[in-house]
Amino acid sequence: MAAKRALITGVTGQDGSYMAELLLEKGYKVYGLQRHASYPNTSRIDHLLNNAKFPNFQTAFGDLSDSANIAAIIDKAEPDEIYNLGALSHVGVSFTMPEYTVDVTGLGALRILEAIHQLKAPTKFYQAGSSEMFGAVEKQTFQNENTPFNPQSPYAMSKVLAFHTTRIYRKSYNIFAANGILFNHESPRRGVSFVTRKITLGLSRVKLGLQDVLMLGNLNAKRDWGYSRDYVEGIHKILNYKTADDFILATGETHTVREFVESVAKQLGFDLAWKGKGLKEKGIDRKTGKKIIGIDPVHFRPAEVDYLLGDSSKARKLLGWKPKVNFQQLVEIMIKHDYDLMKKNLGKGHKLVTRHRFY
Ligand code: NAP
Ligand code: F7E
Repeated sequence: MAAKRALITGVTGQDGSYMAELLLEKGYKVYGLQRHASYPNTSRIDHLLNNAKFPNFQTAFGDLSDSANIAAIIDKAEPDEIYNLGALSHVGVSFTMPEYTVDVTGLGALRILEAIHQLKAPTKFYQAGSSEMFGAVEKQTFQNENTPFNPQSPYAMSKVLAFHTTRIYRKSYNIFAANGILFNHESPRRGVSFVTRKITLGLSRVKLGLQDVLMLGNLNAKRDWGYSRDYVEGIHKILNYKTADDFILATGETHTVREFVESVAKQLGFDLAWKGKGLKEKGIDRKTGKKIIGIDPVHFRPAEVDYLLGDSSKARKLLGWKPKVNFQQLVEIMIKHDYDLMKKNLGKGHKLVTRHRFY
């Protein structure tokens, strides 16, 4: 039997790189849509690119904002499955580039679906939906596939647009188009400006004396944090279910950003104590008396999502999916990786600018 073919948008991102590995392991021929950058943006897939061990992996330059380019790539790659993981995915940044976010994160899905429709391509389509679509939830309880959307950012409203586009193309043209609604998932490949990775990298640097203080924003937001590798397995199951449907993937546990900081600090051997309130709040290491965490309003968002907690019982029942890595294990995986990574930087004059807009 001929190998299955998959096209992944966002292949250079966290999930895209794990998705490519998973599909290659399963014997797929994998095509990745790669944005052109003047300096390579391929650090997460360099081990797959131009590697004789992975003859079934290749990328093509493209962009979700370019309809003709997308149609040409689909026409040439003839994928059995398309995973639309490409997006401007940073909620905070989406407020500074709202139009671009709607264009890429929102209309990108429409461009792919319209190309599938026009080409009559026999391909399945996965849309990377987000728990951010639930936004400001009415009750602080579990969100499931029936919970109404109440987006709070240009990113979230773009994902809602893509979610409904996917449903409309499924219903109108009988395209196998499925939505995942994924709650936060992290890994050592997480972008460095997302809060978990910022904390694991930042506190590792503080521990090693490469940086004095880690500046953060809202410590009280609650998120349902899982492990990216577990989630790409769920994405594959969604697209290989007997019918196209919409599924939540989540751990079913929620924690504050503060709890994430506390867990990382403990792993690193700090004795963390919180002092003060609001903008004056700080985290002190009791062992040294030094301030290691501060608050900088530059990291606050114009509108915040306070509480997310996912009910993934539909995926657990119908797909047989469940996450393997829990909150504590996730912190351990990330801190082990990032502490070792920062240790390698010791003595290389590697200093971090702590007041940078997103770091
Ligand atoms: P990520 O690490 O930020 O990766 C985003 C990818 O999209 C990168 O490969 C990026 O390319 C690419 N991209 C950005 N703009 C593009 C454009 N104009 N055209 C083509 N590609 C473009 O995100 P992730 O964490 O892997 O998430 C994957 C998907 O799941 C995203 O759609 C995200 O919104 C969604 N999602 C993520 C989570 C989560 O917690 N991680 C939860 C729910 C949904 P460059 O490398 O060139 O920047
Ligand atoms: O923020 C708070 C921030 O940027 C988490 C994306 O993958 O998951 C992600 O979106 C929380 C927010 O992720 C800082 O205000 C405090 O409440 O890590 P984040 P996110 O906004 O939840 C969803 C599911 C997606 O779909 C998105 O693509 O942490 N926070 N201090 C901070 N956040 C950041 N980034 N930086 C801080 O200094």
